[in-house]
Amino acid sequence: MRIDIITIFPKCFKPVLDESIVKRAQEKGKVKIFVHDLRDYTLDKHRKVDDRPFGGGSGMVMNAEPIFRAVEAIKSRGHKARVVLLCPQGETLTQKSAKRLSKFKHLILICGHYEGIDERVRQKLVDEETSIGDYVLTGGELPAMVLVDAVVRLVPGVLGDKNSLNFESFEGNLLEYPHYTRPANFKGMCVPQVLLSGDHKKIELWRKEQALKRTKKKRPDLLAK
Ligand code: 9D3
Repeated sequence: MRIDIITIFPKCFKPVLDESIVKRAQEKGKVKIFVHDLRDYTLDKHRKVDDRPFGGGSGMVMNAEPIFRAVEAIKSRGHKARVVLLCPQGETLTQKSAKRLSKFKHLILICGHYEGIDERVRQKLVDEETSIGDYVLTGGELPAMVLVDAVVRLVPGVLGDKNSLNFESFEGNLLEYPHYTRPANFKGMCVPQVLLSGDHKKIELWRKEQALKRTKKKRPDLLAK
């Protein structure tokens, strides 16, 4: 998989992409991620990427031209990329949509900013719009990182098999059961006896019960689904 990210803050992606699973996925050659500075695709000497809105009003609007030039430059090297605009009015990212996105060979992510983006970008360039939830951020950069993290771990071969397939069917329906590690007694708080019993059937049953109980209490909406 290849992911191209178009942003006015290219530097802030480095520390995120160069850590942990996303880093390992790149080293293993499972995914290639390129970050593009939108200003590199401007034509004026001030490298302007936004302007005042037609019709008046406060705030600035991102120009169509640099974004078109960036997407066209990226597309010209390959073909059939899925173009995703990170913006508040998109559909909320879910495990299901992350899974769907992980099946594309090539994603181009555009990070929105300011009051908005020239509508002609949506009209002509964007295949889908994604938000990460109903709260106001200052731009699409953090959402793009969230999307990359959620999608990359689903690309085949990125996670160990143990971590992935068995548990994915679980994911999204039930919360996790309680976890414990050594010591068995920490400040007088003891690990449930069943986990020390060595009876794997009983342990599995206990974990399922606990997961169900927790989900009922904390996220009844998940059970309703
Ligand atoms: C103050 C401007 N707002 C008027 C209703 C609209 C607005 C535009 C741009 C609000 C936030 C932003 C910047 N946010 C994003 O680009 C963004 C975002 C978000 O804010 N929340 C959740 N997901 C996303 S994806 C992109």
